[in-house]
Parts: sequence; structure tokens; C-alpha cells
Amino acid sequence: MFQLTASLTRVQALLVSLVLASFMATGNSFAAEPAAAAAPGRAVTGKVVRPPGPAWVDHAVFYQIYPQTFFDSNGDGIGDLPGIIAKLDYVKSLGAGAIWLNPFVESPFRDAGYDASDFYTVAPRYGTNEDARRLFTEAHKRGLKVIFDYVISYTSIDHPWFKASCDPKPNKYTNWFVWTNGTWYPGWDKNRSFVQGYCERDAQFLSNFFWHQPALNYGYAHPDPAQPWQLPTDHPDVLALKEEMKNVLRFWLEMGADGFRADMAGSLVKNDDGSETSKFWKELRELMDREYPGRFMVAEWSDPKAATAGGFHADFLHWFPGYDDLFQKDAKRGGRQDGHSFFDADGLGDISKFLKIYLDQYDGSHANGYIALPFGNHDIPRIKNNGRTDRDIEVIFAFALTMPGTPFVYYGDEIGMRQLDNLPHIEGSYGGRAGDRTPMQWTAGVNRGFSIASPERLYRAVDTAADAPSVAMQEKEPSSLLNKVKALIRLHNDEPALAAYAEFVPVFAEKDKYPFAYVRANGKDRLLIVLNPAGREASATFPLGYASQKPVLISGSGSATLGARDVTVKLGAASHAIFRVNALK
Ligand SMILES: [Ca+2]
Repeated sequence: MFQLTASLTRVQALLVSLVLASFMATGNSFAAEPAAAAAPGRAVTGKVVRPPGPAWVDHAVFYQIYPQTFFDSNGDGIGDLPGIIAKLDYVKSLGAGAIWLNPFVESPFRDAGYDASDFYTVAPRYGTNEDARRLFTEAHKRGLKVIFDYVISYTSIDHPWFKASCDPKPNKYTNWFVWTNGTWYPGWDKNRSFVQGYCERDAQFLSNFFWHQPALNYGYAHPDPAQPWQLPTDHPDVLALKEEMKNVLRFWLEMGADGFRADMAGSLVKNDDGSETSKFWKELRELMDREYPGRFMVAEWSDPKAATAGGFHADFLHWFPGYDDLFQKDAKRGGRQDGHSFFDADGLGDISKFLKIYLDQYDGSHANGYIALPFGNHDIPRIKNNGRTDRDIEVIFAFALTMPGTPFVYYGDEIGMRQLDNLPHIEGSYGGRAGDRTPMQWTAGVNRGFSIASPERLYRAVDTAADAPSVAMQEKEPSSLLNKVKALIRLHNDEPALAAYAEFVPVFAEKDKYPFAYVRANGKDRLLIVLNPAGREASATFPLGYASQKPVLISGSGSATLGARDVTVKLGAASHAIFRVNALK
């Protein structure tokens, strides 16, 4: 998706994933044919390469909080920063090591806050800058890190920089956005998202999908000499913008943020193969290492090879068709229902397509940084959809918390909050995004404990189903999903073989078959993870490829029997098993 995401916006990438999966599957995304085969030919060695970066990430699980729907502290119906502070003990109780906060700065909220109108000020609906400072301080007191959403490829049309840029009289901000020469510029092309006729400046501006999100001007990798409005990446005005965006970064790091998640990281420089955009991220990595050592940067790029070579410690890998094969093909995602997911009880999915792309990315990135494979976020329908049970969700967690790299838990997934259907589209949610942003369910009571506002004043309606899960109920029940997730997070925190950098070797991953099995190894410390999302028993026999101790079950249920050359595993329906299989020597 390198070529694609390099020139696409966040939302376009989402739509590509939604609509064009078959197109993308035919080629031109990632390396066309990854060289690595799924399972055969890979040996478990226990050798690890720890990429440069902060040590606190090695075993950290991130918890993603959508500020508007986490906890409302003042009863106005919308979540806020003091509400997040009030729930930090809960986040800590999960075993999470860090928090990713979605945008909380001033915005007209046509895109839920991604459309910033002031990069330096907390939106009043969430509180004040002092609340943000207190949030960082209180998190640190509990040993939690906090990263913020660094959205630097565009602004809102309401941003003062863009308003100044709209002025026909030249000023400091004239070139901070991408403008053509003239409203009737002949190269006008709807596919490139140019907007005509907005303001008095006689020109078109380049938007980032939603027309009201003008692209900030990081220049063109290869400006067309016939189009003088395409500025080179070293144009003084482009350099001035970059310096200002560095100041935005410094501002939040100074206040106490421990790093950032970069929204649509691959789309800064236009007509770029990624290399010019990477140059700027490398500058920022150097800035971080020099001025703020120990901080962390993760990209929304969906090309870990490019992102980690370009300075990032980690990259989210989800805007590619193999990702949909995991969870989304059976899901109600904007009406989509075009196949079978691997993690579904019907047991008709296929792990091999995902794994082929994943391994290509893993092989090309793990020496530089980590893959963050999200299993839920504010853009993706919740995993609890289409009839999945808590047992099914537990298998997904077992997968997410044992794969290499940096896991991110989307708020509410740990109690099995449902994807809700047919909700109104507010603040640009559209598609499945409306139903994955409902308020956190703290209790079984009014508004599920999210807010004391009257229900009609809520930013979003809560799940009112009689059996809607809640934190309060699940904390009391020892066998609840919440407590099972906590146990898996503890395992991730404690096991050397589950370090972000520990070796990953698939040992049973055959097309159209269940289960899926892989070894994680860190020296002699080794774990065999076996996943059977299917609603029927599954078994498999395969070589581990080294002399192992007798397998010991440490999580889930199932059996593993060691033969002379092979191991045979048996799992019940919808279950996972994690075995300790340390090397004998
Ligand atoms: Ca509030």
C-alpha cells in the first residue's frame, strides 16, 4: 500500500480498504510477491534483534482512548480529559503500559477533531491545557505513558492559517497550503481532491478527502516545471511550515506527552514514493532522540518497511486486504459482507493471505522497528460484531497479545462492547465508524455509567441492550472476558518470548485450514501459540524444528503432544492454547 497510501488520505485509505480490496489484491500494493513462504523453511533460532527505541515499549500494551466517549466528568454528555484522569486507575488495572489519545485540540469537529483549528489548545469540550498537563502527570504517577495524535497533513478550513491562506493578498501563510494557479486551472481533477470556489483567492486548494480538510504544503517530490504552484520540498515556505509543525510536537512533548501516533504519516509530500516524506519523519526522529530521548513514535502508514526505515519506532498495519481476512470480511462494515474471516466461528476463513503480506513486512522491518497490528480502532468496526461471542473475542485477544510488535487495545473491546448498527452519522463518522465510537460501558446503570446527563443529551447513545457488558459486572466475575484479557496482558508483560522484538516463526499456517500456530522465541524462552477460532475442534501435526521441553499449557485449553520429530496439537471449538516449549539447550 506504499504507493497508494503515499498519496492518499486517511479516509481515502479507509475507503480503499472498504471498496477496492479486490483491486488491491491483484497487485501494486506492497512488494508484489513476498519472497517468504508462510511456514516451511523458517527455523526457530531464539535469536533476536532489538531495534533502537525506548525500553518501556518492549512489553507495553497500549490502550486507545477516544476522548469524547470514554468518561464524562461534568455531566454535559461528552467525554473529557478530567474524565480520563478519573479512569486512569482502571487503565492501569488492565496491565496496560501506555495510552494513545485520539485528537483533543480545538476543532469544528466535522471530522471528530482530526480537523484541527488550533494545534496548541485543548478543545473546550474536553477541558483545558492544564487538564492535559494534569493527565500526563497523573498517568506518569501510575507508570503509564501517554501518546497524542499528531495530525499534521492537514487542518480544518477554520484554522487561522488556512483563513490567512485564503486571502488574495500574499502573506506568511499563502503557501502553507497547496493552491493551484487560478480557479479554472485546466488540470482540475476530481480524483486529486482539489476544491474550487471556496473563498476570494482565485485558486483551487488541495483537500484531504473531506473537502474541508485542506492539505498542509510539504511540497512536491517532483514538481512539474509547467506548474509553478507545485513547490519543491525545500521551498522556504515549506521549510517554515515544517519548523512550525516541529514546534507543535515540542509543545506537547514539553507538556509531558511520551510520543505520538502520526495520522496518515505517508501522505505529507505530494507525488512522492515515500522517500521525501520519510526525510521529514527522520528529521523528527532525530529531534526526538536529541531533545526528548525515550519518547515513542508510531505511524499510521500501513507499510512498516517504509515507516520504520523512515524513522518510526512502529507502524500500524491494517489498511491492506489481508487485514480484512482476519476480522472484517463477515463483519457489517458499511454494509460489506463479501467473504469469510479467519476469526469467525464458521471456520471458512484463510490465514495464509494475511500471513504472506505480514511476513514480508515483518522480515523487512523487524530490525528497524515494530508492527502494530490493531484489532480495533476508531476507524474499524469493533471485533464484537456479527454474532461473535466473548469466547470468540478471547481467541482474538490471544492472537493480538502474542503477535510480535506493539499491541493496541481499543477501549471497550476488553469487555466485548458491541459494534452498534444504524446509528446516525455525526462528526464525519460514516460507514462502520458510527457504531464503533459509542460510550464506554462502565456500569449496568443509567447511560452505562458514562455520564450523568439526561440520555438525549449524550454525544452518542449508549448500548441499551439488556445484556450489554459493563466493567462493573465483569470485574466481579472471575471468568469474564475482562479478567481473561487481563491475564493475557499479564502474560504479554511478563514473558520474555512475548517481548515486542522476540522472534516470530509460523509453524502451522495452511491455506483454508485451522488452527493457526506460531512460535515466539527469545533465546531458550519459547512459546507455542495455537489459535482455533472455528466452531469445531481442530488438530494439526507439525515439526517445531528444535529440541523442546515437554509442552506445558500456560493459557487457554488444549493439548500438545511431543513426538520424535513432530508436535501434535488438539484444540476445542473457539479456543486458544499457549504452551511453554523452551529449548532444551
Ligand atoms: Ca464532559
